[in-house]
Amino acid sequence: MGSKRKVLALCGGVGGAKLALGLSRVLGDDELCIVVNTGDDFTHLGLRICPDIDTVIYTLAGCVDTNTGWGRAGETGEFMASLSTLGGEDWFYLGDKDLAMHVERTRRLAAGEKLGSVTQALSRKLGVSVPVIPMTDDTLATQVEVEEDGKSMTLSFQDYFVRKRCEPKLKGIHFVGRDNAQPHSQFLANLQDSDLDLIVICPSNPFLSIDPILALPGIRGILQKTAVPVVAISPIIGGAAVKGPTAKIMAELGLKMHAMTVADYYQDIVSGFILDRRDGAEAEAIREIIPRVGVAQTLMQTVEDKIELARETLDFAGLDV
Ligand code: FO1
Repeated sequence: MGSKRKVLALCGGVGGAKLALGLSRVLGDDELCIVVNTGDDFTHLGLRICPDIDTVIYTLAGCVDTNTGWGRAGETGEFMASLSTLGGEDWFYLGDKDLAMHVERTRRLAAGEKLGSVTQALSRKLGVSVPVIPMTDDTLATQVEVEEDGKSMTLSFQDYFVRKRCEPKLKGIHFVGRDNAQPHSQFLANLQDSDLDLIVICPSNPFLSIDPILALPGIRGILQKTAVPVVAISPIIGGAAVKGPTAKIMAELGLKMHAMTVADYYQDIVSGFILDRRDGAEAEAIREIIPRVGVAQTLMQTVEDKIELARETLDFAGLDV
C-alpha cells in the first residue's frame, strides 16, 4: 500500500451503506469518514429513530438483516407482537434487538449528549471503528407533499415511506429546519481538510437520501468550489432502481429512470460519475456534462462486490488501491 488516503463518503440508507462497507474494507479507519443522512430520523413511541445511521452501523458491524437491508439479522418480534395486542402503533417495525439501539440512543440524547457523540459511542460498542457521523447534530426533517384521493397534504418522511407505503402521489420534497441545521463539525472539518483526497457520493437515492445532506447550509457551495475530486455512483442499474420505490418517486417527480437524470442532478457538484455497465450507452452523453465518467459493475450483492466497487471508485479517482 502507498501513502495514506483520505476519503469522505456521503451516504443514505441501504444502497449507500453497501458501498460504505466496501470502502471500509479497502481503507483504514483513519482514511475514511462516513457522513450519513438524518432527514429520515423521527421520534416514534417516544424513541429517537435514525434509520440511515443504524443501517450504516449494522451493515459495517456485519449484523444487518440482509433481506431487508435495514434492521438486525436474526431479529425477534416479541415487543412488536405485544404492542400490537395492546392496540399500539405497529406500522413501523421495531425488532427486539433493534429496539435496544433506539432506547439507548434516546436515553443518551435526553441526558444532553449530541447525536454525533451518541452515534460514535453506539457504533464503537458494535465493533465499528471507522467514523460514522450524522450530517448534523441538529434537526433537519424530510417532509413530502403528496396528493391522496384528490387532497393535498404534507407528511413526515416515515409516514409517507412506511405507514403509507409511498402510495400517495408525490408532489414535492422539503427539508424542514434546513436553514438552521449546522453541518456536523467533523463533517465540515473533513471537507476543509487539506489532506482530503476524495469525496464519494454513495449510490443512495439522490432526492431523498443525498439531497438532505446537500441542503445543509454551505455544503452545496463547498462541493461546487472544492478542488478535491467529487465522485458520485449512480443508484440506477439498467434503467431501474435496485429495490424500493425510487422508480415510482422519480416518475411522480417527472424524472426519467436514467443514469443521466442522476448525473444531471449532480452535475454542478461532481467532477466524476460512475454508472453501471448496463447503462453504459449513456456514458458518452453524460461526458458532455461531467468531465470524467466511468463504467462499473455497481450491483452489490456480495461483500466481494462491495469491495470491488470501492476499489474501482478509488482507482477511478486516481488513488492507490
Ligand atoms: N422500512 C419499512 O419499509 N418498514 C418498516 O417497518 C421499517 C422499520 C424500520 C426500523 C428501523 C430502521 O432503522 C429502519 C426501518 N425501516 C423500515 C427502513 C426505513 O424506513 C427506510 O429504509 C429508510 O428511512 C430509507 O432510507
